[in-house]
Amino acid sequence: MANKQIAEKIAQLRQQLNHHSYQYYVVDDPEIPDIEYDRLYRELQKLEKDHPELITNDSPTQRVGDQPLASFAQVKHELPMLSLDNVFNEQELSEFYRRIQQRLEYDGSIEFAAEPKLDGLAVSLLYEHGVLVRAGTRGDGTTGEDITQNVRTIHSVPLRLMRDYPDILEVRGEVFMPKAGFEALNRKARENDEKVFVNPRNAAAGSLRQLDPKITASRPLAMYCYAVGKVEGMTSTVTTHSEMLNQLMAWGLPLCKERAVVTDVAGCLEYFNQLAEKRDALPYDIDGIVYKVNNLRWQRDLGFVAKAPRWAIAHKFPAQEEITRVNDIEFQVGRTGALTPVARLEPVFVGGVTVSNATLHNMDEVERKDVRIGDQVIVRRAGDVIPEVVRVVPGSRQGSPDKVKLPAQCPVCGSDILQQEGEAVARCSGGLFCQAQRKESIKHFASRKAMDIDGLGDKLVEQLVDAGLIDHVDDLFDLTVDQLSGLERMGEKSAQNLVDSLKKSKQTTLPKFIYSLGIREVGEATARNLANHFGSLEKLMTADEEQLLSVPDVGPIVAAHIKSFFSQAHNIEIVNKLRDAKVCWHDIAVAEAQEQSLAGKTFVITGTLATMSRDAAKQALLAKGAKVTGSVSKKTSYVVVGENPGSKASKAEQLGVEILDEQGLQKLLEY
Ligand code: I6G
Repeated sequence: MANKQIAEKIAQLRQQLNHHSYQYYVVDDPEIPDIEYDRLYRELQKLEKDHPELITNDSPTQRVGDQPLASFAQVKHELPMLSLDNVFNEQELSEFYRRIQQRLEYDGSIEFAAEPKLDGLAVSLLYEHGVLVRAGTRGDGTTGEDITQNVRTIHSVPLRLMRDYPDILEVRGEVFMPKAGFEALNRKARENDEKVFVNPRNAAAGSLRQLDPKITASRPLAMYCYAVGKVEGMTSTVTTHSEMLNQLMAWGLPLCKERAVVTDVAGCLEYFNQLAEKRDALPYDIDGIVYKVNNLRWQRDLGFVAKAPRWAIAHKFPAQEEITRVNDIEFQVGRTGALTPVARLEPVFVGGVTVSNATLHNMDEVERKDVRIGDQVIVRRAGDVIPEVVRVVPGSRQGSPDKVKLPAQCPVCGSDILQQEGEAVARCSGGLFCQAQRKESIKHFASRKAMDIDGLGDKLVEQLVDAGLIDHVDDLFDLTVDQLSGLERMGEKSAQNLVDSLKKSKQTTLPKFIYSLGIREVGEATARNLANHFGSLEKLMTADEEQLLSVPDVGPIVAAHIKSFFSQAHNIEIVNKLRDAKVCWHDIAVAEAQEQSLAGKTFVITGTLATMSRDAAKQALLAKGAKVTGSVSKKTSYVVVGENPGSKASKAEQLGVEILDEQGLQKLLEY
């Protein structure tokens, strides 16, 4: 190729790669598979290697610099980086609203641009003529640290803007570590006996403050932009904050997909409550909602107070971490006999509820955190997640309390405690002799995703076992209204309701029944795969290891647990008794051809599904021979749309691809 042609080819490849990065990271709608992206990337790398004189700083291959820094230089922000005032409840939010109305001398409705407040680090990016030239931390608001080398490694941050950008653009946002990346990073650290990060925010901060950009590049960071600083060389026509955000996205910058425009205090609260509910399912940590007056002229009129804008406020969720004292440490026995050390705490209000118990997970964690009775600890409660002890408050220990020891015998049934070589979890060896394991297995059996026995909650199971009315799951179906109405706080009507719902629960499905047996490592998705593969309980019960291993998602450990479960006489007896009690389901027809009933069909799943995780849905589709991909094209057979779908749903509509809701998916999976 002549030099001119090579330069053109390089420019074309860069343009293609930038476009596909944008589709992947910003629009969340990839157009090509990763493997094709990698091919284009390698092609560019090769051309640049052969023609180093053509390498430019904004090339997609130039994200990671070679040289570690000796220290961070300082950067002066073009305009100060402000902070936000906070409100913590409806009353304070209403006061903020009233203050704005008074200043504007306006008593009508006010629109706000609302978005989640990510728990990360504020960063400022400077683009000159569309090229990223500098990135800085907030610092004291006027001067921060130059972290350009590190921010360049974040793939969602474009090194070059797209079309019609201003000469100078300073843009602000939050760098954060998605939850999944954080978990993976800590898992690896634990495997290598390295220090783990306390939370995603600390992990993001630690990763950004690396002098060696190669380390930052190995960390799963992301960024969302939320505001502009200095802009030069363009007369803007946008009149609202939300339009300005859309403009940033059109220039190629990543923005939070949850953003919305809301009106009045009521609209703000509705959005706040929606996000609070969704919070645990979001792929990143958030600690509140930010509302900004949407009208940019009003923003200018309102101006600033001290270091915060008058036109914006952060509405914080209740604190998720608090300090309290450990009064005792006990061991709880779970369904599979696993012993969990639990800290009994001085009650503390955290994450919106009073917490008096927090998990310490396992003995490795107790030792790593070195928690002892009497210590002051930080307790974290995130949404519905079980509260956990995060760490001991340094210097808080009084005297020298003993280290916590694993008991040699089960605190419930006295059987030996066994811990397998290399396993963090210790277990009671009592099996169904252990009352704690029996109680937990009954709770599991009754739970919504298993037999879904309405009205049979955890407390009632405890009561029934303690009263000697049931020992095993099959005993549930012999319960009478007379027996039940004799229990404390149980009237005749509630007793009758429970007997009715027990009767109703007998009509179940094969996947739910398999899941309800509580076989170790057999979660909902695996139960569904097993049901789809074998079609009947009898076939599953008699399957050999090789047959089990041919089920998607089943490896040697899961196969061994299944085999072991069905080789124990008491388990077979319970299954038989359940069938005698008329627990029933439709077997699934799995003639060889039907088993692959979705062979040749390609699915895309978008949004949150109510009854299963996206991965479980994917596994179930794979089990039926379907292909599941990440991007919608004309070749896609179905797009499965859950709640809050991404742009894939609209793309499917545009292309005329059939859209399935969750019920539609379930139907397909049944056949
Ligand atoms: O710290 C912040 C987090 C999120 C912000 C912010 C934000 O908007 C979503 N917006 C502004 C204007 C400031 N800090 C100063």
